[in-house]
Amino acid sequence: MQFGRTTLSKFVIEQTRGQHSEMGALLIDVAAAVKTISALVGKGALSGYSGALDSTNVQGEVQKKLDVLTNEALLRHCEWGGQLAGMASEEMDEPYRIPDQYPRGRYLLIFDPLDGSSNSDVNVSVGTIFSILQRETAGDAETADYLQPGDRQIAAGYAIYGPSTMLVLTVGSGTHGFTLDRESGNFILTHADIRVPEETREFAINSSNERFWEPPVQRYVSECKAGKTGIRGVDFNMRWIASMVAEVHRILMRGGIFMYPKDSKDPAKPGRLRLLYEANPMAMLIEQAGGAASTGRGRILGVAPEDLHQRVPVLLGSKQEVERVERYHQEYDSGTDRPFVSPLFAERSLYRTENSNFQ
Ligand code: AFP
Repeated sequence: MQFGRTTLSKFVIEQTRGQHSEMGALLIDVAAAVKTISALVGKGALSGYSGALDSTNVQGEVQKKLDVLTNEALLRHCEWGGQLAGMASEEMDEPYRIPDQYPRGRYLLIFDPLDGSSNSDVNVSVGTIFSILQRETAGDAETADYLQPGDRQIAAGYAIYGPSTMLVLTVGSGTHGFTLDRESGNFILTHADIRVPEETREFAINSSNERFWEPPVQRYVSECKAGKTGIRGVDFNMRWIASMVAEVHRILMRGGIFMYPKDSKDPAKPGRLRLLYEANPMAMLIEQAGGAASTGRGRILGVAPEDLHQRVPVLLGSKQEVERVERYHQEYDSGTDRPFVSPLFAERSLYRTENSNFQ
């Protein structure tokens, strides 16, 4: 039994006592939704909810039945408590208005209810990502209330539905991990004050997009792949799970760098990941754990959102590697990396490819 161990409820009440005690109650409702989703996802094909719907979300992505069901779980668990001015989600074009029968608060809950959902049908870890902002007063939130830089987040977290279900969160005082004890139904504090190692030899990126990346990313990944034979002088390992929650969790546990950079695959989309409910919460968790989170040209948490579903390039993880990739972007933008991509060496360039659309 887990007698005496710190439960999520105890941790949250202690950490949010005073100014944000109402938010503590909201986090406990989010945890209840996570338990519901964990049970649903854990049934796999037995749930009867595998497969896709014939609907698409605002991203134009085909919605899975589980995308819609997990979205509903978060709405139902969190709408009634009186802490919220509204909710926004990857699965809803517009923000959700709290039903008239419930009181309103000043907090805004923004989430990706099932991140990595394309993995759910092949039994690979998926997750839920959430971010909490606040507005000046309690009441019905407008869309503009959600468009705050990530530095304004009051709390952020994710659930990972893997061999065990974990909830990893920050309320601005470090990043902490809780493991679901299915016997008691409690989340138990198992990873207090997680720290991301500053150095790493492991990178995560979808290499099938290599010809669409900007040269600084091509340069960095090429050096990692060259390993001992190249300027890095050491070999690197690569991972790609195609589930951001699983990648970020691995990085919090053992270090690494995760990259979903800007690419020319679809110029209308500067990267795949969404700012408000993927990049910002993960960036807060990583920075609170001593890591770095960048667009390649600046901190993710400093980006001023213009749209609810805005996308952003994401490079995050071990500080030394993120800073190196940022430096390569600076050298590229200032032209000081040109020996690597000058016309003189174009035919032998390590970084220019026949499909590269970047000058
Ligand atoms: P889905 O939620 O549509 O599966 O997308 C997951 C995700 O947003 C993120 O979790 C992954 O890191 C990334 O997309 C994977 O993208 P690729 O499929 O292009 O590798």
